[in-house]
Amino acid sequence: MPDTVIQPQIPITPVTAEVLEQLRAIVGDKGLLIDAQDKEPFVTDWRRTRSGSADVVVRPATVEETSKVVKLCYDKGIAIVPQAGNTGLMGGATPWPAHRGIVLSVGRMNKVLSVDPVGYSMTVESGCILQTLQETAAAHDRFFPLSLGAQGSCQIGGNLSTNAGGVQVLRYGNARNLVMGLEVVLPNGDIWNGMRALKKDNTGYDLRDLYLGAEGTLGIITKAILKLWPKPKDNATSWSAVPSPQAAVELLSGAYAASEDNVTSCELMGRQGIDLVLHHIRGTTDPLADKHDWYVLMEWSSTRPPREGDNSATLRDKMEAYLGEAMEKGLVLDAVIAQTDAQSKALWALRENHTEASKQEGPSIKHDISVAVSKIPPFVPEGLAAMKKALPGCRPLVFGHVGDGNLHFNCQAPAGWTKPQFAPYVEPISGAIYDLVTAYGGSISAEHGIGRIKLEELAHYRSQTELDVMRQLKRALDPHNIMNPGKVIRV
Ligand code: FAD
Ligand code: 2HG
Ligand code: ZN
Repeated sequence: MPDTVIQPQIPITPVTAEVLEQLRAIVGDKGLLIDAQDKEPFVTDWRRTRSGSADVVVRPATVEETSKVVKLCYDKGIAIVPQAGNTGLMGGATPWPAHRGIVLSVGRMNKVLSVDPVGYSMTVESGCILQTLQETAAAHDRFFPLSLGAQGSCQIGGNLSTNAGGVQVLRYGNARNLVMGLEVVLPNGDIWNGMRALKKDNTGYDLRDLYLGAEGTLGIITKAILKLWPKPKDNATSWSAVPSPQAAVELLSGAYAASEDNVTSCELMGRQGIDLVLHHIRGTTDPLADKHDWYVLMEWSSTRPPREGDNSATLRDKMEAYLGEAMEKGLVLDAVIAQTDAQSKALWALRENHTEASKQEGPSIKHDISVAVSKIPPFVPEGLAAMKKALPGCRPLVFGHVGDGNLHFNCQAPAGWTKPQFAPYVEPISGAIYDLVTAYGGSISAEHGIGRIKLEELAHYRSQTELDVMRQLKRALDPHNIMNPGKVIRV
């Protein structure tokens, strides 16, 4: 959608020919992108709704190079936009149009430095692709649980900087919960070495937590020590049609005990989203014969392998029994349980392709909201009514991590509408949803962050005290305001 946010004041010192040569001396030709065509993918966001400019894209290969680049920018007052996989949905990695400085891409720092299966940890550079890290852990019979639709291209530095959520938060927590140590290049170029593989460390303020979720406004994450878990050995995936969000919440509530506390994911989807996925994404099929208003995708997993000759049931058996009972109670209208990995993947494809299908369909507004799980049932109909009141012809697109109380309460423009046609409705629709979320004591950004898109919203929906503390922190740690300026908070 077009920017409804007024561009904040940011430093606009250009990269002069002299500075360019100094950058070249640090990172070499390989580490510089100067042509407009080469820079384009780095100055445009994933949704292709926001773009900006940068004099140069700099791609250091080591932390030492990163430190030297940042020191140079600090001395010259040149602004830096840190970037990893550029899949963020809030425009945090996209420079503002007025930006003249650099985009600093961490993508060349992409080595797994070590895996410690005994200590259940892995030391990695921040440009590692998330899926590579999942695969690396699996190759060592371990499990790295962060999992989201963009995992084939997002990078761990971006995941940690957004404190990403995804589909397994219910069991393992969000990105913040998956980290032991960090290495960060500070806005003055100094390197903070917090690479401590410690589960317990109460030595003063927690600097690590400060950088997790800071969206690149306080420094550049260059390395991390990640926690690992035992690899699940038994899985079950089900797709259930449910009569309402209330039924979805009740289904999940009972599943914790029925699965012996093995629920890993619980995702809710409305029919509109399924129709979009089936229409736009090749190879997807509807698993059930009839259409229903709401669906729940549930995954159970356990590290206990199913044993031959053992009378104890597998997770799939337990899930079947549980869904049978749920059907008798009217919580489930129809359901399938995946019998193979391929069937499980096909069910997950229906869920994970919502964002791509929505992009292909046309303009939409994203509302990444959360409320208490027990408040989901009243919130959904009220939210849908508020959306329809603001624009009767809009197409609500509601899906997400119901087990975390986090729904993507999105709004697709009426069929065939252009961005300019839809633009006047963005503020009234979002305002109505965010006011409702606030009345419910919820969050206006559960997992995607603030970036540049929600700057106004943060200022509007957080207290003056909270905003003052954030501003003081930013000013103290980045006195020249060069680190991702104009993102998250106006200073
Ligand atoms: P980028 O987009 O490059 O950057 C994101 C932010 O972090 C920016 O502010 C940037 O400046 C900053 N940053 C990047 N690297 C660094 C670094 N090394 N040091 C400091 N700051 C840095 N998000 C979820 O939470 N849950 C989901 O389920 C989910 N699903 C998605 C599905 C799809 C199809 C898509 C396109 C996106 C999805 N996202 C989801 C959003 C996005 O993938 C996440 O926010 C992801 O964590 C961003 O990682 P990235 O590497 O692309 O970061
Ligand atoms: C997801 O859960 C992502 O799939 C993206 O967080 C949500 O497109 C969206 O709004
Ligand atoms: Zn999500």
